Amino acid sequence: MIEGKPDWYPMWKELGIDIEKHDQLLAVLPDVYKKVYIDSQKTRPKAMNFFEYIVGDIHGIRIKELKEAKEEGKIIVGTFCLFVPDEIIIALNGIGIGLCGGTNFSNFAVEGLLPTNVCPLIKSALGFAFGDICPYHKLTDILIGETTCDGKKKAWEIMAKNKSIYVLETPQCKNRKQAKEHYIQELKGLIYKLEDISGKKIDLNNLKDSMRLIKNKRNQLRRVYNTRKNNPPPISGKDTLLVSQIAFYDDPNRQIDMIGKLAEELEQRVQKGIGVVEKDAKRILISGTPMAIPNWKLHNIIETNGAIVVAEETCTGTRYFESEFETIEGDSIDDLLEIIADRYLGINCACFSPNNNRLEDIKRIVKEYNVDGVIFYTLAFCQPYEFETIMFEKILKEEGIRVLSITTDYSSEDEEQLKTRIEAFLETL
Ligand code: BJ8
Repeated sequence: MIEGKPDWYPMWKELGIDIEKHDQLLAVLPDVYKKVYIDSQKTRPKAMNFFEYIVGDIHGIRIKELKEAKEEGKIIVGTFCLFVPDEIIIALNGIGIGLCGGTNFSNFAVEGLLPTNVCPLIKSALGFAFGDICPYHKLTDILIGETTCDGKKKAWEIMAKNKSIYVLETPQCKNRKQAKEHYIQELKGLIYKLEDISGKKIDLNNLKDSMRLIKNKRNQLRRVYNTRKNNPPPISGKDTLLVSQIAFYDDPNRQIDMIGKLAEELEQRVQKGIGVVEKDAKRILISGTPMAIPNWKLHNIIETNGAIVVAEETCTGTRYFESEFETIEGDSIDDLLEIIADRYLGINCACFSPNNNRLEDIKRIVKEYNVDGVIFYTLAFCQPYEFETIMFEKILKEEGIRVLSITTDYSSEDEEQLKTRIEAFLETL
């Protein structure tokens, strides 16, 4: 964590942050970060310094940048899902910020607003909004929700009491022709809404530019992931997770630069045989629900028990970058929206039925990354992923792939129990 940060209090006060609660929130982060990232890692890539700096000032420098961008006329758009394309937001002079919450600290603010049995990610995201503890949320001009899972769909109705929210209706059965047509219509609705707010018009040039930009960002993440296929991997799972989490809210141009620098260092490490663990350490794939900052619990348990996470089949992992535009050529906005729809509907989220391609993705990743064991990670009360875990676990086991299924939340109460289960699982590999 960084020392000598500027005094951000005037900025936070101006944004309407509850300073007392916010102080409590930020007071927890350095200790957790130190325990997870500093104390237990020795040979971290040097390029991680930048990501450490960014997370160390999580509500500071980036907030200042966003505030300035807003004053210059940009719109800030809060999102909660990969199915809301950054390309469209950026083409319309906007900045997209992923607002999913990864801590139960904010739960105090949603007591009585949400059912008890709601997934921690939804609870956390709403808690940050209603608790006045998230400067990113405060800066948004609009939020974009989606109808992926039941919890989110209903949560947006509650969120609407806090902030203007536009809901993108995402299809549920994506392998039908109508699904793509429907998604494209919904993207047009989103464009219309954002044009109205930003006062800008989408055109071929600005959309192609933003498609190139975001594709480039995904390319850099892909390069980092590719290096993890080596034995030993040149970067830990938790460092990669941090990079991916930051990619949801940092400036895309800077991310291209900094993730690119990290990828370069990792590629050199691979050539020199430098790894973060001993050769032949047990290699784990985590598959399941996304992990928002500061949800580092599972990675930390695995990696402090001698194993290494080599890939995440999650939205803060491979689902973020694997599906890609086949081309960025087109003579009309309709042509480009077709390409965008194909790319986004290539993301295999459990909210779709059926979702067999996710199983194929998992099997492929197991081979590509030379995985010894798969850990299914499901946030409590997330029905789509709970269902798929049960279905996929059986099939993978029949194919001889070692699997452990974990359902958890953001609390640390089950850490000891998880540790015991994971240790026992690692011994079987
Ligand atoms: S594309 S995974 S980001 S929907 S964990 S809120 S599904 S109950 S986050 Fe997701 Fe988009 Fe899919 Fe990715 Fe609901 Fe489950 Fe909670 Fe979830």
